[in-house]
Amino acid sequence: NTESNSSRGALIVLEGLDRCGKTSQSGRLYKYLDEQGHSVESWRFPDRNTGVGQMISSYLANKSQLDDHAIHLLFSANRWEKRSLMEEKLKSGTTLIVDRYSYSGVAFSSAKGLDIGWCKAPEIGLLAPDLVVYLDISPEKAAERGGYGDERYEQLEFQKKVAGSYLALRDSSWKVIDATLSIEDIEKKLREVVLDCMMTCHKGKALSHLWP
Ligand code: Z5A
Repeated sequence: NTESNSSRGALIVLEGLDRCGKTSQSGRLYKYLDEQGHSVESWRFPDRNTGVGQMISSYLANKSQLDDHAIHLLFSANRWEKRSLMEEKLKSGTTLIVDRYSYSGVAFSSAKGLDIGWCKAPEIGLLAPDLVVYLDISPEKAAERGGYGDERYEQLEFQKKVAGSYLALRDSSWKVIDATLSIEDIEKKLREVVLDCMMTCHKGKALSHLWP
């Protein structure tokens, strides 16, 4: 399930509830690492630019309806269509900062009542992150931030269920950062854990696959 590769990039994943600050922090982290001379890219899932991503986007905007299982598989397919490029980038030494990944897939679908084992199955074989950072905020506090838009999952009651699903998914390897701190304080904490992880990968930590 593993292979060794020296001086590769790190796969960094940011997770959390809607409005927890992932987009803001991804942008700042990208800018910082880029300015430090690291090879780095900022990614996000869903990637709405692919054909599958456009189906997902239309579903999230309530412009189309899909069975809960079907949309779950589309989110997963959207990661699979980027898998080989992801591996290529990491092996060539580029660090990827990824806003949402398989954990979002499992957390959001299991919050709808789908079986967690079923939700995890299509993710098996995707690359495992070297670091998962969870930006921790209560659903109530998140809802106060700039208000929710019109997208399908942007509702307090549903976000409460998602928070519960994330709690069930978290393991001790996740770095949890209080997302109610100032943007600057979060940024500082994030940099520390990310630089530490990048160093480990650079020293030859092997790439591995979900679910470890
Ligand atoms: N989904 C799924 O079901 N299955 C899957 O497999 C995947 C996703 C991958 C689309 O995601 C939906 O797809 C998402 C999960 C589901 N649904 N929900 N909910 P998306 O990526 O398009 O949307 P999002 O991830 O929820 O992004 P977002 O709303 O843009 O939130 P964010 O990126 O976490 O936060 P932000 O834009 O950086 O900040 C939000 C606001 O808070 C903004 O006004 C900031 O200025 C403010 N902010 C940020 N940080 C702070 C701090 N520290 N203090 C105060 N205010 C702050």
